[in-house]
Amino acid sequence: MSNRQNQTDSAVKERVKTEQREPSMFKVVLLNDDYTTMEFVVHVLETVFQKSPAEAYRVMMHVHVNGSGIAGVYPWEVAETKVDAVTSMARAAEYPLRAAIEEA
Ligand code: TYC
Repeated sequence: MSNRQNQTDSAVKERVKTEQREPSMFKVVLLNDDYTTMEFVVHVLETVFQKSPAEAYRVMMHVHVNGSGIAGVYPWEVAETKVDAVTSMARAAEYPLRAAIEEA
């Protein structure tokens, strides 16, 4: 294959790869603390993360026992909005509940 042909092939391949790349996803992780009530965390999981009552309870208990746990996986801007929602609900209720973003 000529050098010129080779360059053309790579240029095309690179462009196709970029177009087909999946959008990166980010985990929103809830962190345990000693003061936020279990009931409040379940409420946050139901309202911010659209969990069923049973799933919200399961995730909350996972965080309580293990120190942290995944509330959901989202594109960057959605993940940021969820963390902001958790932070402002926690602040309003005067709980130290925190959420963090990790690359999925
Ligand atoms: N550890 C808290 C308690 O015993 C409950 C809790 C669970 C707090 C999950 C935060 O992300 C959390 N009241």
